[in-house]
Amino acid sequence: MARVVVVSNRVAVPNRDGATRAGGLEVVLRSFLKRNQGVWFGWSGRTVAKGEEQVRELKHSGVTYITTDISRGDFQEYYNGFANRMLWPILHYRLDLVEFSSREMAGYLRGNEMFADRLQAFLEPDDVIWVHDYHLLPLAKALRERGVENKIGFFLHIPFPPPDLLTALPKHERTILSLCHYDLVGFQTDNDANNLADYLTDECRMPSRDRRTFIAGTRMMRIGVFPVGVEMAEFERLARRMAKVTAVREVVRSLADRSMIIGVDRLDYSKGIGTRMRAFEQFLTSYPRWRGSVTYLQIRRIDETVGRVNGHYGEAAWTPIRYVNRPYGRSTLAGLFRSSRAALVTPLRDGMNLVAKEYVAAQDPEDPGVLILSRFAGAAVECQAALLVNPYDQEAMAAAIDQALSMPLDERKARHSTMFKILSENDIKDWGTRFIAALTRPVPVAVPRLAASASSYLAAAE
Ligand code: GDG
Repeated sequence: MARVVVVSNRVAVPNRDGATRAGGLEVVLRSFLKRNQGVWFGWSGRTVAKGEEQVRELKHSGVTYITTDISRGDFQEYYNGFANRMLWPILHYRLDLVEFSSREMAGYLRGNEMFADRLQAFLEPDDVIWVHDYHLLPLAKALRERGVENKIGFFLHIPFPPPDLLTALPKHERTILSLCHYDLVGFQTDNDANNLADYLTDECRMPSRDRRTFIAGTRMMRIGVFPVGVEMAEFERLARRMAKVTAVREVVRSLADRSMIIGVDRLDYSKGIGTRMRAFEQFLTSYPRWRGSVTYLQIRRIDETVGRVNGHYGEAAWTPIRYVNRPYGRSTLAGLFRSSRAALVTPLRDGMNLVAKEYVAAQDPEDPGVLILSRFAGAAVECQAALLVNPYDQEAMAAAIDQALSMPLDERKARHSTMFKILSENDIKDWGTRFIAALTRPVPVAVPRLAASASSYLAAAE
């Protein structure tokens, strides 16, 4: 198999004791590179003065990590600016939060060109390049302009909205349409894939075969769906072991045997933590019989609602919501997942959401907890047996909490085993292999002449 060069903005470079930072993308890519000892290229995590950027290389457990610094100015525009103030909200359907600046868009394109320059310096002719996430949409275009003809694939970890939202992005063709320079563009769900197909067909008038294969100039670009998963059996074993360790048992003991509902999120508006807190408040109002017997543990989030709910309903011996604003180790999380009666995973919009899948993996099959999951998380496609909720509907969420806590054992077991089976069939072990196989599969086509409308559109994007 050819060498795979994985490219992402963040690179989980192991530090001296082999530890790495957490985050959905890092968890997934680390798992891929553990099996396919390639190269992982991206930003070093350092910003420096212009002209002082350094490239570093490190080998660890068969993986070569190559990282580059970014100048402070470029970082501000490429990362903080365009990627996070523009693309992140738009791709999460939040037009209300978008702050566009053409200067930042130029910085974003420049940031991608800088990455392309650095990357090209160590590429070999048969390397397969696999680019990740919204920071690097135009990277293939920048590489092609430098003469790179290697296979290049792209995977988007976050949602991809319909054309009406995409076209609210000023000069959207500069970024969105540049996806056509990849050989394969992968998404978490069919919904995301269909949205790109709609954009290319309806907005850009690009010819396609079956809305999954598009002709762009002399290139062909394919769209595929590759939902990320988790290592189900390993996570179950970890959770079984960890549920017994002191750190986890202490948390459970401190709740004085009350049922625990758990939420674990990165601090981000897309995760819907505010509406979830209000739904829990509504639950205590509408279902008073649970007062005093259930505690909601939210890891990693500060919110003023916490104070309001605790002030109103709390008693000397019972704090309804506990929030822990610090990261826990992955193993401790696994143990906490297994020790809780329900999980609240209610993002307003999420590419996939690994916490949902990890929660299912972590359960005791003989006495599983209940997953309450937003219908707007990519994970909902495979987790139809969860209690699916609309995260904008507080009353429905409050009812789902009540339903989860009252659910008979047989129903909990049935829902859990259905999900465990489906998620095990899409274990993360095979995810990368499937993507790379699809990317490198020979595609025998004669590329037809480009339709005039698409050709003029592409020209406008230059
Ligand atoms: C992006 C997309 C997509 C969380 N807190 C701690 C901790 N975590 C771990 C979880 C999980 C990961 O981080 C979070 O993954 P998510 O998928 O939930 O979310 P994002 O970071 O937003 O990831 C997402 C993902 O990419 C993969 O494609 O699913 O939709 O937004 O593994 O367990 N881990 C540790 N301590 C914590 O406090 N150790």
